[in-house]
Amino acid sequence: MSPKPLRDDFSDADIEVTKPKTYAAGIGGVFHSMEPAITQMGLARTAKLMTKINHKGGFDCMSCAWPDPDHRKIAEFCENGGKAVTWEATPLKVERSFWQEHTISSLEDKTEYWLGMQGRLIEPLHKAKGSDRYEPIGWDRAYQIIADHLNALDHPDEAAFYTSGRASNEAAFLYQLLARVLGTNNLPDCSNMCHESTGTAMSYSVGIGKSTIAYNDFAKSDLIIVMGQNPGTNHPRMLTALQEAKENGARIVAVNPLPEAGLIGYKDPQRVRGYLGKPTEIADDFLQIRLGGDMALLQAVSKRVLEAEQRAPGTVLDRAFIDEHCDGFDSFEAHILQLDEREVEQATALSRAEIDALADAYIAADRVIICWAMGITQHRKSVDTIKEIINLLLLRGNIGKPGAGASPIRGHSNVQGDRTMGVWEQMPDSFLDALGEEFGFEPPRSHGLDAVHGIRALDRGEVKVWMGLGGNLLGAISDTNLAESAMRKTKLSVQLSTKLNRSHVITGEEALILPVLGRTEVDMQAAGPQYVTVEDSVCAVHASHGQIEPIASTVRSETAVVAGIAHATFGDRHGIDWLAMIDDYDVIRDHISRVVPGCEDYNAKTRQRDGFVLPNGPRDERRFDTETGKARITTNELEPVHCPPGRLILQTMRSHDQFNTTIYSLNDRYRGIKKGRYVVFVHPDDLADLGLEDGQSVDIFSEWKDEPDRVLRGFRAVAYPTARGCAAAYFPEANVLVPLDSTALESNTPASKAVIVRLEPASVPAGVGRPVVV
Ligand SMILES: Nc1nc2c(c(=O)[nH]1)N[C@H]1C(S)=C(S)[C@@H](COP(=O)(O)OP(=O)(O)OC[C@H]3O[C@@H](n4cnc5c(=O)[nH]c(N)nc54)[C@H](O)[C@@H]3O)O[C@H]1N2
Ligand SMILES: Nc1nc2c(c(=O)[nH]1)N[C@H]1C(S)=C(S)[C@@H](COP(=O)(O)OP(=O)(O)OC[C@H]3O[C@@H](n4cnc5c(=O)[nH]c(N)nc54)[C@H](O)[C@@H]3O)O[C@H]1N2
Ligand SMILES: [Mo]
Repeated sequence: MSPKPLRDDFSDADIEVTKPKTYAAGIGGVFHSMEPAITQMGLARTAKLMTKINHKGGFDCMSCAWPDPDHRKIAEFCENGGKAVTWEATPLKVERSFWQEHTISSLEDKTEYWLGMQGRLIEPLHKAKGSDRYEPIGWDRAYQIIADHLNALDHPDEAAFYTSGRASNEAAFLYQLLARVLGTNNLPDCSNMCHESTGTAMSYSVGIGKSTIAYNDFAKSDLIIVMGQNPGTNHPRMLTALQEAKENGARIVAVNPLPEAGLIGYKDPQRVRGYLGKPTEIADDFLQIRLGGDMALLQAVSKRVLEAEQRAPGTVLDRAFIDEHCDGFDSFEAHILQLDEREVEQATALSRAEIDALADAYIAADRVIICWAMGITQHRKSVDTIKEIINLLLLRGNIGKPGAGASPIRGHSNVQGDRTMGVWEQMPDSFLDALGEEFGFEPPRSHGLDAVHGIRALDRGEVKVWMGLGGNLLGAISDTNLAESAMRKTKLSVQLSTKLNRSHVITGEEALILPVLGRTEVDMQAAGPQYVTVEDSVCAVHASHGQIEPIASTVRSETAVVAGIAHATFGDRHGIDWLAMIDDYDVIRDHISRVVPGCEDYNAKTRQRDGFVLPNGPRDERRFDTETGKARITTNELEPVHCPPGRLILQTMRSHDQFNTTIYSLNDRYRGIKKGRYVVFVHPDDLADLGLEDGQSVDIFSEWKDEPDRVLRGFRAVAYPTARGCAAAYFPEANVLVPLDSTALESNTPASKAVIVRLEPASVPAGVGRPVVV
């Protein structure tokens, strides 16, 4: 069968809703479960790749940032890695005929699914001011257009440089250099919408915004608490690590409003809440928490730990650790002992017995790991919640010893590396000093725009050039309608991309699409085939080598394109030889080795078979690089999510067949959804209370301060065993509902897991295709 693009968009009319699955498929499910649409994209080109994913000498899977074990299996990847690789390695191309057939505005009612299925972008494209078409353009001309715009700015802060977490360390390093040589720290990135809360909280509490464990710690742990994360879908290889930990005797506790397959097995939906009678697939205990209740839960567990110490002094807390390494214990203790248990019950919807049992398990364990992802980071009180995770760990010295630690599980495969390389709007002065010294210029010092502030600045007309190194900001950011109208106000928007998405359809007055190589492809430069480097969730850095022929000879590597833009813009200003960095990435890595802490001898270290692990103070030597030189036990005010009567708290999340804004298929196998995405999951008793029925078409109204309601119409209500008072819908569609100003305190991450909504019987039936967005 020759691969064919899907010619039509989908409607939800054929949606099938069945019972959710009770367990996740293992590696065996990899090929047969890959959806026909994705298989159609050309498994042939992909087959060779499957044996090279995450292998030494192979390439790093771009599906997530889960670390590689030391002993890699033949198939060191998962079903969703398979989908990501097939999606990228498709032989389908967006040919010139496509652009003759389609004006840009005619693509506006296409979904992300349809856009992605059109195939790979293969040549640079230009939309002139006033035109409704993309037309092919040469690379040099494209670079010159960007250079002219950048050089014409009144101030460098009128440019912003967005990054998505798939960019390699080499490309990311050059990209932040481009921004800073221009004179701006406007480096918003996907991390602003993702683990920013983690970075903010952990940097304050323990002096580093990264995981404090190594891969092997999972197997040494006694208790692993997985909070706000759906590994069965988003980090499937983590299930192997959890399984191994369990075989070594670890207890696993899942904290989640949804009984996610792979995390827990539940046979009897009546008994889904709370402790389950018999052992389950992965989790021994499942705490079905209310959305946003984690901070209260963590404080309640800490309170029980402190009370146990009071009953048996000297037996529960790790006093020696606290005295030697921590600040703030006394005020924390005084504060937590006052905790109001009724408030905890309200916030968590958990019983005291459930919380007691978690506290008992925590006290009984010598080595505890707490993992978390978006269910924790995308709330108003996320930063304080993560500080409470750290507090709980510190009480019993669970940081900086084998089998214990804090483990944020990252999203994009190199999102952590991009930050290490300087893609951040607030890099510390020490980094900027080193960068300036290496390249002979004075980097700007004032902080730049993050993603949310970037949209605000676009909306005010303050950003004249918006560039995206990968990603799909308009699909990913909150408040879609506002974000799209903001983007239209910029003068030039530029996307370095592999495939089409919403951010190519909604543009500035003038726009460029620059097609780039994916990680699967051979990157040939003057000095020969080049490798790039990436960093995983546990700070391990290694090389990734492209394997297959590039999709077209006209496509360039991200590194080459960024350096090409810089060369066109600056010439040899500051004496930086951008072209030499394209010819041989060793030149970039030499610069990295002199600028980025922990990356000394970067070329040599990344050529080692296993790469190397970046230094990590808390993990390696219980060193905490905070202002006080100690880990901070912090005191934080509880502020549960306020949900007025008759409203629900809605979370926006991923289906099993998507990668962020990339939709592989319309199915969400584990949750029992087929051929549709316009659904809202609600507890059956809540549906009944609201006078709604399972399967009914509803309008979803999002309420935010005194702003007019944001609305999605014609969604199908699905009765689902989520926590009471909570609802769930898929991102990116539901981004329309997330108010731009509804963000986490301190980190400014959109509160995508806490949207206050009202459901009403729909004015349009479900299944009319693209929902009406008001
Ligand atoms: N296949 C695939 N893999 C991916 C991605 C993908 O889209 N597809 N995305 C990548 C990226 S960038 C990221 S950041 C990660 C995301 O990985 P996840 O964080 O697992 O992604 P989400 O789908 O947002 O799921 C959030 C989970 O947290 C739960 N949750 C929501 N709110 C709360 C809460 O208040 N408390 C608790 N305890 N739980 C809550 C939800 O029920 C859900 O299980 O995955 C990465 N890997
Ligand atoms: N409501 C809601 N919103 C969310 C979230 C949520 O849970 N709920 N999650 C947030 C999170 S955690 C994240 S990380 C962001 C994601 O935000 P982004 O990282 O901006 O979005 P992606 O969907 O990962 O980007 C996909 C696009 O990247 C391009 N691409 C893919 N591979 C490559 C490559 O190798 N190189 C280049 N140059 N381009 C490539 C393709 O064109 C593809 O269309 O979304 C956030 N938005
Ligand atoms: Mo993410």
